[in-house]
Amino acid sequence: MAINYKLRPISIDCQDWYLTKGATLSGIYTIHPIGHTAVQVDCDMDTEDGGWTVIVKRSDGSVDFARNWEAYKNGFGNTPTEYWIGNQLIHILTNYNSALYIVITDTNDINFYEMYDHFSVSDEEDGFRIFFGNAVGNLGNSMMSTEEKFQLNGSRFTTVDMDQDNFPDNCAMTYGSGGGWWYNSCYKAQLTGPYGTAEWAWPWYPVFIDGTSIKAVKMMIKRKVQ
Ligand SMILES: [Ca+2]
Repeated sequence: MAINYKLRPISIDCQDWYLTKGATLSGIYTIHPIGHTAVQVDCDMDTEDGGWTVIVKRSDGSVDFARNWEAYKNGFGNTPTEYWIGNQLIHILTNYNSALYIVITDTNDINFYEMYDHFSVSDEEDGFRIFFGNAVGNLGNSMMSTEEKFQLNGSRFTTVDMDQDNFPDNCAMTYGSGGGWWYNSCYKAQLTGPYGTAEWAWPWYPVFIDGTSIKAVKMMIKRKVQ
């Protein structure tokens, strides 16, 4: 039986807030994902018809993204400033057919984006593997490089204490400056390097070759409705 979301006094995600509760202002909302505790998230109600649940947000370097497996699994940071929502929750939210929108703002306040018509992350037992659909945007599809070793589609998640990549060493330690990510061997796009520094290597090659030209990063998802 289909769930009648209009009868629910709570919202399962930002799309629910936008479509069934009429919330059209971007900002912080509480969501109640099914199978997860309530969580405060940033909702983008302006981009591409709104309804976007922000899963990763960086804009000032206030939060350290060099974290272990448990931190990336459960989430970290602060909703108003910078956060990683958590791989477990990303998995739950992307159980629904979802799109992904990535926007990187450079230090001149120019936005670059890439939108994927499908995005999902598998469960922890499967390694929190990432899957993408087709992409459009002006960032270029660096997540799905034609170079096999940099193709991130289907990659498991790796942190400094959990090596699930295809590189002889640990990509998070060798190239990622401690940031967790869906590494292959290793990557051309990685959004968890040290903010504002040259040590953040290849955030989105070749458009962004290091972290010094990046002001802000956002990854957000939207449940697709018929
Ligand atoms: Ca490895």
